Amino acid sequence: MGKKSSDYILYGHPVSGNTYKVALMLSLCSIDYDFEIVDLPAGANLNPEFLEMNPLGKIPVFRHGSLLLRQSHDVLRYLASQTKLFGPNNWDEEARIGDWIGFSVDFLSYGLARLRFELLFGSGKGPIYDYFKTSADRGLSLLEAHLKKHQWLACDRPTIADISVYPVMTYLTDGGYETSDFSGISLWMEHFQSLPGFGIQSRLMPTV
Ligand SMILES: N[C@@H](CCC(=O)N[C@@H](CS)C(=O)NCC(=O)O)C(=O)O
Repeated sequence: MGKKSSDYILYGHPVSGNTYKVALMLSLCSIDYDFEIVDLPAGANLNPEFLEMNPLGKIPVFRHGSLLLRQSHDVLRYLASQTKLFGPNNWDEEARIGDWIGFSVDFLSYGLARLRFELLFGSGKGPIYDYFKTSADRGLSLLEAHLKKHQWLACDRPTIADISVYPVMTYLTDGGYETSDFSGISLWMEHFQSLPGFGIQSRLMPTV
């Protein structure tokens, strides 16, 4: 692992949506970070050195000084609390943000993100794709209905709820959907992309 220049180190992989969530938050908060690639296709997430940081063998892992965080959503919450940006102002907001973070896991990690994985890196269309499509369809329809009525997910401003959901929405086409079928989601994505500090996945997590 190379020389570090920043207090913040993000260990992940350029094609990982969960890593992108953290990279986006850092960028939107104007925080410099070092990006260390964990070679997922080569199984580097299961090397002893990596397992010492995260026994679950999953990316991302985030280091700030002596603090290690092993869950993307913990990093979003941690940085929101450190910077006072994109976080909740009270418990009602906390709960609404939590609902969307739960949505992101329940309907996206086990929905659209799995469809994209099957089409790009897995077995293509087939029983696994069909299994996760039911959940993806349900999640997309919930999200589209919400965004037809609201500009942002949890509050009347962008929060870590939006930062958690946005990365997976960039996989709509790769997951087998047409963006034009989701006008609410598309408009919200445009608003999101105009936030200062926004960057696309390949810019925030370069391969070299
Ligand atoms: N709950 C974790 C999920 C992390 C996760 O699923 N990461 C994937 C890449 S996006 C991974 O490491 N997969 C490798 C494996 O399961 O072996 C988080 O949100 O950070």
